[in-house]
Amino acid sequence: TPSAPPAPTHPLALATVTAPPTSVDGFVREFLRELNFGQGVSLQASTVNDQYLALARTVRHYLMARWSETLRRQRETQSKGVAYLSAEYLLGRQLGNALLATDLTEIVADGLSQCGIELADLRAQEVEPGLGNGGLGRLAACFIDSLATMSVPCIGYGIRYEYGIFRQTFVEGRQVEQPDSWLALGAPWEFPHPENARRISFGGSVADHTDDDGVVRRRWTPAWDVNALPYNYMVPGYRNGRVNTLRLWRAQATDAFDLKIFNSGDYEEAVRAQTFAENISKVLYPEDSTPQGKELRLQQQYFFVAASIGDFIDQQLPEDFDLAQLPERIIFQLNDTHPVIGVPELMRVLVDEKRLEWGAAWEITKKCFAYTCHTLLPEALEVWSVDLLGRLLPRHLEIIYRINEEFLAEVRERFGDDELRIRRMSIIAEHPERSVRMAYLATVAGAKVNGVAELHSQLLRDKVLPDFHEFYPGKFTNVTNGITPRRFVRLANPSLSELITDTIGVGWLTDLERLRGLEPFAEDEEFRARFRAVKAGNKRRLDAVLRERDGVGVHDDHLLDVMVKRLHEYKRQSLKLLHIVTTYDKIVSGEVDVADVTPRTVIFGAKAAPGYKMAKEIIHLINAVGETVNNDPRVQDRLKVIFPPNYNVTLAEKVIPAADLSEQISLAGKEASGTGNMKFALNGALTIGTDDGANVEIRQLVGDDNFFLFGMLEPEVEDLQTRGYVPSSFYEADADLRRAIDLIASGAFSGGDRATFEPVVSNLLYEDRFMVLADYAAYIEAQAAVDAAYADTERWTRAAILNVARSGFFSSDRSMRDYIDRIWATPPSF
Ligand code: GPW
Repeated sequence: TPSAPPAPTHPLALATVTAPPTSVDGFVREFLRELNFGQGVSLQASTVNDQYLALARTVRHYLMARWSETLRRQRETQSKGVAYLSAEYLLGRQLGNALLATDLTEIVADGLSQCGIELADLRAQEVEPGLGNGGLGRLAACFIDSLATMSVPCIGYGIRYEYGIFRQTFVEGRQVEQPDSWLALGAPWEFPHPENARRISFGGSVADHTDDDGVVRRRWTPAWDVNALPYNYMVPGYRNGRVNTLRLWRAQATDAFDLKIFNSGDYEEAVRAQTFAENISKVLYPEDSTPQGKELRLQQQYFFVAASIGDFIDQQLPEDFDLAQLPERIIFQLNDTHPVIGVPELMRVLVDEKRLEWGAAWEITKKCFAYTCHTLLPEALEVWSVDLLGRLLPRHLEIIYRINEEFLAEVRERFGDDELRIRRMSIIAEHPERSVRMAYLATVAGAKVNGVAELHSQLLRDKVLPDFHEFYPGKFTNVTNGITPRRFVRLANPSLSELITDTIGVGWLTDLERLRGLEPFAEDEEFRARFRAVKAGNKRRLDAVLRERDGVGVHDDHLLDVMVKRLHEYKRQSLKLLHIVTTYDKIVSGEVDVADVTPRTVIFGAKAAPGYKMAKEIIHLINAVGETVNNDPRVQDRLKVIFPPNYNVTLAEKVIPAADLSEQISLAGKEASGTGNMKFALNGALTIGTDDGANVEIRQLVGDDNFFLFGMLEPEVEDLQTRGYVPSSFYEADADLRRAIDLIASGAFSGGDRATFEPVVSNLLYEDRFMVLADYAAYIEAQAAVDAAYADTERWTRAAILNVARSGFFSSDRSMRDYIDRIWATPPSF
């Protein structure tokens, strides 16, 4: 046995890390040291990227003391925490947030300027980690920010994709995807720990085996494995001395893997095997809400979940920990079904590795997971074919079968041999192919199941999982989504933040309901003028950003009308487009005098999944309409359509604070929550929206007078569906709608070619799954109400202020409080 290392005696060896600077000089010294010794360049010879990397490393040093203190306390107290399991984290840029959390922005800006450097230029150099598709991934990022800020112990677990969400470009108006090499210029925020790699196995077979204790157990003999390397990221709380951890896993070939082949002398094959293993964390699947059932995706899911659960049990718990106490120590929160394979994995670890009885293991497992559902669309509910799952994870399939058998036995006990019910509730679907319904598995195993907005949770209970609600009353709950005000108000909208602090004092950023204090100021003319000045300033800032980025600008005297979100038919970008085409048609036909048209700039931002044909056609059509409208002299610049490519968190932070009008126009009952809707309201945009997702709650809070509601309600949608929806009847009955669609069909936006947009036109006329035509008339009418309201500047400003004042509920801090109260029961640790 090796002798113990000598204990440190040098006084400096006992201190952990450097304290944050208290002076500009202190910062400059640290920054130059990083530049000189970290980057190996002099200030004079350094590039902007050198400077950015040096600054990022300097700032992260200042978080280090808090991080090790957080870890030390957690080890000491062993208080209950959250392990957030998510395949996506859409973090956005890190530098600004780290400076905000440490309150170093001013010192750093001063120090840099004394070095002849603008902080803004270095911030602009950062490439955002786009490790998510849209709302679901951004929600995870907001949640871990809030948990750190509220001092709740949390580890975020996920995948360190080498390529994040693709970079979108347009070629002749059509989307073209480019790989997102976000790591190419350096990754200053991550801490790799290859020494803590974990081995993750796949494939092979299962057989009975008599163990050394004489008990026969199932034994899995895998066919291949990979290493999971952890990369740690700091998650700083806002000025509270806490730094939580986000741990993302990277796949790497195991020695054993290539050695076997290497020994056989096939060097080429060995290298190929390496590549194969590393594919697992190579790229983020770019489908949002439409899983493709690809084997590599299941590999990714198991890879990160197995690594995370193993890491938690082996690395985060004391050695003598009694696993029966696991539910008192951790809750694994499942961000949609992507990590649900963690349920059989925990069972496998407890039963096969830790040798617990099945029943005891199941009692533990049932208390350790909770499941959040983020959709209602049937095509978004993940299923894995038994064939694929059994090939990749044979032991897990067995475990799932047993969980299902015991669950169905309970159902039978309660309801008798109601075979229809049994078939409906089985975790295993038989048609069209034998497969595992991951949402059902999560519901059976989860201590709680939640939807993400009131309406969504209600529909989830009553329409998607009614049998389960009947069987497990009390399991279902709601937690309405939220957004972090640190990033989406304070960082994105500094001038509004300053106005708020000037008016109601500090404290609102961590207690967002205090924004209520702004309500009386809606009646204050001087305050309204200042509020308008903030909006105008944000429009000018956006104008500058877009000019530099894409060479197009926004007029600051236009109503800025914004629809930014993933391109999906249910979100109905095509409805927004029909409004634009109708306005254009009325101008060019002379039906309205162009001088009477409210000047508007419409901004779209949207990525389409690369394989989603119709979504890509709609992108093409938006660009084509923009091209025509923007260049038609008859429009006299009173209607502009701009579509900056590659909408991401960085662009959101510029666009949202400038917006006047927020488009939230999904078909009622289809958008689980939406979170962009909350960001706009908190930045003083008014919403035009359907009664869907969290729009419902936004409208209830801000008031009907300050929200443009339109369209069918969810029960009306259901009704029309059952009666039989015939989109063409709406086309026939509405002259404006007919003209808009005919104009598109005529080739007016495609150089006279009628074929180009025929697929979009016939889809609307003959299919229209999301009832765009049925809501068209109501939408046009609501947009007319928008124009009228905007004409009354003081009234509009009043409404915008009330949107800010009454939206404090949508802080993700409140969402976290709700998770703690309704699901987690985790006490704040300090
Ligand atoms: F289909 N959401 C998303 F439910 O961004 F899994 N990606 C997804 O794959 C899914 C949902 C999934 C979104 C919802 O569409 C949106 O309404 C919600 O606000 C957001 O998740 C966060 O809950």
